[in-house]
Amino acid sequence: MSKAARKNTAASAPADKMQWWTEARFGMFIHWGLYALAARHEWVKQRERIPDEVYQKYFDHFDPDLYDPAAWARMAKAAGMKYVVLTTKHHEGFCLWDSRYTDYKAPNTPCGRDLLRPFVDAFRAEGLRVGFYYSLIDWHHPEFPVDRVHPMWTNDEFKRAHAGRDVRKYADYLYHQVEELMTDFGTVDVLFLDFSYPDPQGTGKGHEDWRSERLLKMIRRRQPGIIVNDRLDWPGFDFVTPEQVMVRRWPERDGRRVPWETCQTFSGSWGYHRDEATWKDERQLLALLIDTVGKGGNLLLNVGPTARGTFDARAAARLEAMGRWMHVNGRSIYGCTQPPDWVKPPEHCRATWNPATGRLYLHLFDWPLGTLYCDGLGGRIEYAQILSDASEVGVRTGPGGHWLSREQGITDETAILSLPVLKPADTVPVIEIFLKR
Ligand code: FHN
Repeated sequence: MSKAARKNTAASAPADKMQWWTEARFGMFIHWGLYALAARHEWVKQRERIPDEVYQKYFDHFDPDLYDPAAWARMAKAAGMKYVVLTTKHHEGFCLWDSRYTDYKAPNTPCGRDLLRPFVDAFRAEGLRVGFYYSLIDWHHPEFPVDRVHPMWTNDEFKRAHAGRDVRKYADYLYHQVEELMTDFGTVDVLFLDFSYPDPQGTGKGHEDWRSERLLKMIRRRQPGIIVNDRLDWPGFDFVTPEQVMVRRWPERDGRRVPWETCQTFSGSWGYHRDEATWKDERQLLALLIDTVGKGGNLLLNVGPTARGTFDARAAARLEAMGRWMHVNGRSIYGCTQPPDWVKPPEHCRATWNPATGRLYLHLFDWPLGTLYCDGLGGRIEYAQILSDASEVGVRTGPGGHWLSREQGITDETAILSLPVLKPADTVPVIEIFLKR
């Protein structure tokens, strides 16, 4: 297919398929594998150039005896998350499920069992949608050609010894494993394939290596309602995936806004990292969520469970804090999106908007003294309240009073909200504005 013909069709994905995802806005990413034992990033094998025979110690000692996916599901639900995406296989090549195509899988470790099926059952039981992450990259498979992301890339002897690897055989393995995942676990709502890195020098891999067109056809045949990300180096994806960044505006493709989801970590590592200190605090995490929704996107926030199968205290505390906020302020997230262009949020405010209810939400990252000036909202507000306790916020429009004069820039387009002196207890207070319909 020519590049011109390979126009992105993300924007043409049936809107109904995306509806639950668009309304959900907030999901949990989970990175879990042998790297949890190393406890120093999921790329530890590549970063430390660990050969298979040394990395085997993590396989030999993988025994998550405290694994309780029902507890994970309860924590995700309590945090306000509506869907989950779990790494069924990350770059290390280790599979959480009982794959028919490899011995490098959880049932063959001291763990002794399939970890994926109880996971799927537990999260569905809590009413969350279930997605799978599957790594296109595989540092363990004997036919995955050694390239610049492979742990042995700088080992010339290893590269010579494995120069005959056949990527077509690997592509078949990849195809059959993904088909297992699309076939054996019921409805799969999201597929996060990860990642392509084509380059003309031939040190990368892209759609030709993965045989992406064949793979995507099978995926959609097996799971007609599935939502697929954009990392196959092939068109026909359903959403784009800006990662560990905050976009400046709603991403576009071919001049049209496309569905997007940013995936983010609590700290810098996706996999459990015992000694990492860069953990975002509650306010930062809420700002991430609010800013994402205010630009029309979803937030997939990651947890890296320990090798015992638990969410560590740092992750659990942040999930609980976000859950407390979401419990009373979730209306400003679920079903919300970027407000119309005529909405000009006051300084220190980020806005979201629910087009179905016609309600606007102002998230105040600084609590002003008594008055919030909302240019562009004059005459448009029917009622306003602090969302968390539904306490009324007074609203007036236009100039009036000595310091609310035209000299102060107050016009008939200005709505003036009267706020209590004391900031509400919420880490980020929200004002719910009922716009006149
Ligand atoms: O290399 C992976 C990384 O470990 C992690 O899984 C992220 C999550 O989106 N994806 C790749 C980096 O983009």
